[in-house]
Amino acid sequence: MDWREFESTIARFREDIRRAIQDARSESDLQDIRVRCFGRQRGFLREQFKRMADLPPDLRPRAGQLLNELKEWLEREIADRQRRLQETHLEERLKQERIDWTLPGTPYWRGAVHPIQQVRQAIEDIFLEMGYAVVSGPEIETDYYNFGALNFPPDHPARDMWDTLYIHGEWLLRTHTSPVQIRVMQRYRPPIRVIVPGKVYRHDEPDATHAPVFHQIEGLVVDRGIRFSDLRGTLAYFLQRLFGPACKMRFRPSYFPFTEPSAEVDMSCLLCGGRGCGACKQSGWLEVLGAGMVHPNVLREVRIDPEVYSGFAFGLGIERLAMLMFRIPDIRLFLQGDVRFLEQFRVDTWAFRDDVTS
Ligand code: FA5
Repeated sequence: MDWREFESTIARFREDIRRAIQDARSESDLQDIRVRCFGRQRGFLREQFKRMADLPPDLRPRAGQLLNELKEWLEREIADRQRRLQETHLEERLKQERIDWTLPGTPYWRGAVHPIQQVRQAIEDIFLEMGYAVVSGPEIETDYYNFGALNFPPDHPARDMWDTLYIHGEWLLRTHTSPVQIRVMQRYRPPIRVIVPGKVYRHDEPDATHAPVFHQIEGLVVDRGIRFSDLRGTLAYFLQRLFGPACKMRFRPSYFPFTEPSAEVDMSCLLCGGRGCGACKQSGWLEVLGAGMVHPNVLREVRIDPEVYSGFAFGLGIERLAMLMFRIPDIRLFLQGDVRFLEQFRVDTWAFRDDVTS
């Protein structure tokens, strides 16, 4: 074999394989090409290295160099093609599997909000807008927080206003959210503006308007110069926001040991517009909450100087407001968990799968 034949074999092969590499469409095409070039049995390079022996000895180094260059070129070309194939493959996959991030996910029903929670949220929203903070306190309380610190002397008949469920010793189920007034004032200094939603417990015989477990929202404002008119204005605004501008309000004198003066607050009956009906016992008015100016003894108990600061407080029953709002005739319906009842006030909540995992 002479040099020209050797060289032209290589040139032909190079041209052939160049086209084959260009035409390769898959990894398996490339694998075939690799076998054709580098195969141990009948690979082109191996055969040419063997054929070098037929060349005159002085040409063998040139032939070796030519074959090595070919080997390097082949490796480069194949690797290039492989990279390009991978890129187009990825592009195609991306095109096919493109995710439209703007599409909404598949929502699932997470349940509906209980009417009590709906009203609670509506009330919280109104007070949050007015700059109040929402806080909470324990449902199992001590006699001190539920009564003593709220200016109930021991054995005072005022305790009989609340039919308390005692656990043992000092411990009881709180009868109102007012103990949280004390906890807040022990922890924070004025100015204080909080509302306290939560469950309370009373040893009450259940009837249409009384439940042994119900929800209250306490309100407490303590600052310099807080007056009774601030209480009136706040409650009038609150009730009108909740029930509409036609809602009227009236104060009746009352007694709570922890407020002085104290009042029961009535609102005009929503059912009859104040003319008198069965729901308001023909009076045109419905009692919705208790309120008053924070008693100086209560302020002293938490080391707030009543000469400098004053405050107002109120406590409302969420069930009673929900009954008015949704025209529910019997408070016991809230406690029965009857889906047919709850369905009527259904406000669905939805979530997306991601919410569960995150
Ligand atoms: C209190 O509980 C006082 N802590 C309220 C208060 C707070 C006065 C701050 C002054 C300052 P009363 O026992 O009246 O007060 O209850 C307040 C409201 O809870 C009532 O107006 C009523 O709406 C509701 N409520 C009372 N008892 C029940 C009951 N058994 N079932 C459902 N709601 C009730």
